[in-house]
Amino acid sequence: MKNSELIVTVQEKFLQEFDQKGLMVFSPGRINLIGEHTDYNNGFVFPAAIDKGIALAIEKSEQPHSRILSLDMEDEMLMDMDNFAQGESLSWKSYIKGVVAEITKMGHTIPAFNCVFKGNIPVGAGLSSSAALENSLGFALNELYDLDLNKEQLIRISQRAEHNYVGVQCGIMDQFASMFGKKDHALFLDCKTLESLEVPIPLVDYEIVLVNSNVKHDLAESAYNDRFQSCQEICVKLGKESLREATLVDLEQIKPQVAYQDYVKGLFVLQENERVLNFKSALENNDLDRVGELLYESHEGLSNLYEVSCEELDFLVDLAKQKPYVLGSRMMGGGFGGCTINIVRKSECDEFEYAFAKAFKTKYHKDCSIYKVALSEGTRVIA
Ligand code: GAF
Repeated sequence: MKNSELIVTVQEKFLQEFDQKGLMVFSPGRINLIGEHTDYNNGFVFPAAIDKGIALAIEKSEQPHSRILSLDMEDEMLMDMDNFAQGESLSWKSYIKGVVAEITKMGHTIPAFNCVFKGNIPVGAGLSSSAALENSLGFALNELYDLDLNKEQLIRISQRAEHNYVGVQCGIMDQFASMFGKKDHALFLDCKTLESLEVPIPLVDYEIVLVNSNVKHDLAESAYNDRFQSCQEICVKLGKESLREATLVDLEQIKPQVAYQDYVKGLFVLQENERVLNFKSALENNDLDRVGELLYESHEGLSNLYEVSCEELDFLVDLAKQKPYVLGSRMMGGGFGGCTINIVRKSECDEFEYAFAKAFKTKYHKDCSIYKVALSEGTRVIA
């Protein structure tokens, strides 16, 4: 569904349910060019907001409860504004409760509201539909109730909602990209300081194309938290606040004292941080071959050292290596399924689509999904 249709659908449903027009907010999903699993290690990342996201309509309510409708889930929730206890199972409701609870913890009172939302980000594809949902709600509540929270506070609220209500120890990349995205730019972000640079992405003859394996492994969240834990343990051994402060020499010194599996996780993070810096230089020098190589190297590390890839993603990246019209490819996001990101020569995008769809189907007897993405603005009010 196009963004314009999405927005109209949400507006109309809100009008139909609540007899008034709601304040409309759009919050995008994100891609990440390079810098995976570095954000929660205070490292560097290179994400961008995309032209798919969540449209959310909201207004104040006179009722004692908030009423929130998810059009995608065909589900709704009545929320008691004094009780944000986690329900028995995780669902879209955890993100909503989490955001409201985290704002409340900061000393703000959120009176009841009515809300309708719907998205066009493929769920489970690693394109951060969850960050878009968190950001859209936080941003909308801030507008609605004049809370005077800045965007940096809003993304921290989204992140804490994820930690405390969803149970994923995520970094700040997804929320940052979804909030601060800029059209035709990617964001070179230092996750330690939150300083960022909007970098134009002049790929000229190339397109960014995602291939969604449509795979999502059940244990993805717990495996993600395990990686977070491994990195924490190395930091304790190193006596450092984060892996950002560590060097390869430091890591070699503690190698005998840590499990080999933890050591290689640390090694990956240090190498990936370096790759992000090299990627930025390669872009600045218009060295597209190096840009492509770095993507392949990132995938290699994610698959072999960090162990967050899966068979289908490795297959897609191996296939890309055989195609001269693909500059580079790697798995993207947390891993264990989701998408690969590919930089593909424009003139051969049709050929790419045909070849990848066919090869994937032949190998796995199921379809992958292929989409081009445009780099877009971050979270915003829609007039
Ligand atoms: C997920 C997380 F939410 C991000 O914070 C980041 O760690 C990413 O995985 C891996 O780079 O999207």
